[in-house]
Amino acid sequence: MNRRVTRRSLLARGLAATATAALPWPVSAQPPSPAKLVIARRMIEVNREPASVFGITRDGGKPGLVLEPGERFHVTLENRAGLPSLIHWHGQTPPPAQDGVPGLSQPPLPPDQRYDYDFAPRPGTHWMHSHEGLQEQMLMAAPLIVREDRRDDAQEAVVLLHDFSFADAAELFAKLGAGQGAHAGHMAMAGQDQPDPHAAHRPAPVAKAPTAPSSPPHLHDIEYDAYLANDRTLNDPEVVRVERGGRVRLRLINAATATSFIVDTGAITARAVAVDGDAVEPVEGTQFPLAMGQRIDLLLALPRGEGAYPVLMRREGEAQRTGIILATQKAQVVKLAPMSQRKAAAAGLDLEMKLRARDPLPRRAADRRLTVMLGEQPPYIWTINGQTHGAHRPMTVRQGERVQMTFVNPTGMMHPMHLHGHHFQVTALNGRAIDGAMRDTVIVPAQGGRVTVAFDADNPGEWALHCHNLYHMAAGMMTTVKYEA
Ligand SMILES: [Cu+2]
Repeated sequence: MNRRVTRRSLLARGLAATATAALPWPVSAQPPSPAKLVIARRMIEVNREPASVFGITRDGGKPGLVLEPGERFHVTLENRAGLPSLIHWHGQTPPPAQDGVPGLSQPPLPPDQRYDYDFAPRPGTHWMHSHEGLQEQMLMAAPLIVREDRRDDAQEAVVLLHDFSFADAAELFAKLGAGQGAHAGHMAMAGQDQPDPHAAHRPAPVAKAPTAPSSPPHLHDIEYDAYLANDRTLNDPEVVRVERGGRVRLRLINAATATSFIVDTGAITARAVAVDGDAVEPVEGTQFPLAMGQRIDLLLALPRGEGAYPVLMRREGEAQRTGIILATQKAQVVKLAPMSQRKAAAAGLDLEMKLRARDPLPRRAADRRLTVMLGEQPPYIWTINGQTHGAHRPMTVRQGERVQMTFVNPTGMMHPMHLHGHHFQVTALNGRAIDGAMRDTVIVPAQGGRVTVAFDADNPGEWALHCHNLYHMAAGMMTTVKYEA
């Protein structure tokens, strides 16, 4: 208890110095008490079998947090999970000490202890997840919705996606390393052009050129037991009751650790209006790729009559799927198989190419250009600029700079790359310049994919930059971006 008081008072003092001017409540009034989030074990049922997983719930037991426009992210996080943990507020851009990355932000939160957080949140569809070990695989993830400051008569439905295994995450990870045949036996990609890592200015020299062989192109390393939408499979899906002719805003969050999905709205044409919480010029379609860590907001206008409208999330390149059913009050809900007749497409850059930020970065030349070379080595080592996390040298930026960052991926797998503490604008895809979406996580395709983003260095600290495939990250694919003093 003493420890808790100490932490709280320390945090309160630190905040008082920085945040007084931005307090959202009148000075004379008491500040509103913090929302409470609890991380704990819980039981769910997956295909009629019990499974012990984690959860992050607010008062009343609902997963995650929903904030109204103007509300601060003022949260007490309580650890009842029985093991140390730390929660990252994915999509938020808090001061670095509140970012929830062990080793960078704070020590892991011990069992039965609390941390307090208080910052002005970024609007949009975001999420929260453990950044400690492999806990994310055990569903230690939840939505973090900050409602946008504008009128929208659409009914809201939040859907958190996951890939689920009855096996322990450590076991899944060990298998990847032990299953060396998948990676060790294949040949080097002879004759493949390796992009020059020195092509762009970079302050930290590359320790090792990416000469290691890359695996043949493949989409998956892990076969899961189920794919979940709000903890449920298509054998027992969530049915969201909707109005006839109503409008629905779907807030879709890919919290899976190693699975990209293709969102499929079927007969209903949807309008993508935001990605990673950032508004985009609307793009119409029925298929939308969603990589690990990414979010997409879809607006659906439903037909006037009674009806049931499945929204399916199909595992990329495969037949497995999960989903929810939008259904009017009297509609018959027909059961859908968790396997479809045909395989989904791979998650690529086709949507990204069409996306345009509604609020792009102001036009400005880059002050600094960084290359982020993704790499792999057998048996299961994933690198950034030739190094694994821990052996990495931080990439440096200076406050006030416009930073251009180019991800280059000669490996055999796609990597959804996530920068903490900032949102960036996508400015080029495979060499083609675009005035693309603002985001925090972007797909970098396998086998030569090049994606360039730009961001303003406006949040001093040292920030994680990593692949959002949990196993790639655990196998080394993480570095940091550090502000020079
Ligand atoms: Cu990766």
